[in-house]
Amino acid sequence: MIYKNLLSSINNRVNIISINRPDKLNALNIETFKELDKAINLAVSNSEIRVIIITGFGKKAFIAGADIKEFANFTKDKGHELSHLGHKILSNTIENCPKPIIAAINGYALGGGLEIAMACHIRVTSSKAKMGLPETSLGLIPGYGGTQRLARLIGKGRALEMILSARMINADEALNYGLVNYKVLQEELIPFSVELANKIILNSPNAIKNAIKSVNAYNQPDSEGFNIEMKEFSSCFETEDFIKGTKAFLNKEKPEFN
Ligand code: DAK
Repeated sequence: MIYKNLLSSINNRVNIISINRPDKLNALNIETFKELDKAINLAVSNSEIRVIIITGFGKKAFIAGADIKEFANFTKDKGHELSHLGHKILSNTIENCPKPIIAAINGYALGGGLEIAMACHIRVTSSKAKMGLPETSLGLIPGYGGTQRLARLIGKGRALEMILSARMINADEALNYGLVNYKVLQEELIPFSVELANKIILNSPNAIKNAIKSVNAYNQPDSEGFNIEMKEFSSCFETEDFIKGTKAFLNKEKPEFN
């Protein structure tokens, strides 16, 4: 399968999918997002594949967020519609994927990029990576489940601090917070992730599928949180702060919120 914005390779039962928009720091436009959805669904239906690794092409970015240029003009309705689509892809395709998905975080994992990494089953980071949910600096809040998944992974206090300050954390902090499972040198990121995949491959695919489903059942009481997030997220669009925040980024300026 040929993709416009992804690279996909299969080697010894491991499918490595790389987001490939390096000149935009692998920012996730809708086309790329839909391709990612398609690539993962294809991996699920391919019996040759047992584990999926998602990474970013190049050394600088995993995914530097959703494509700000694309979403800067969205209305509330469009924001709501796409938030639903995004939630569906992150929950159904990634988090509840019957095959394990490892995020190999090779650089910036910001906004929607970190949200994708958090929906994956396991996260390995390069020591050079930086992670954050900077949406509030754009007059927005995380819209792909980030408010719920971050709090679940690192606790409410740290999640609130990261989201409210829009601060990026480095790989050591991410490891210390429990946001990632492992931190390795950049050049070891893919070999280490493949080694981890190979350990998983030794185990029963059926048991793995059932284990993922069971561990994810722990999320169920929080589904109302996702609904609240979708509502609050879409209400940010068209606001003065959102227009100011996205415009400032696109003009390479710092926004001044009142
Ligand atoms: N979107 C679009 N372009 C981006 C981008 C992004 N998120 N991140 C980087 N780029 C582009 C830059 O504009 C620049 O393009 P050119 O000017 O060269 O054409 C190129 O990538 C290189 O970036 P920089 O020149 O800025 O590189 P630096 O090394 O100086 O800085 C940086 C790296 C990662 C600190 C910086 O690029 C940065 O702050 N990037 C933006 C990070 C960010 O705020 N990401 C968005 C978070 S908000 C939605 C659901 C979810 C979301 C939105 C909508 N719906 C359901 C509707 C999610 C929102 C987010 O993810």
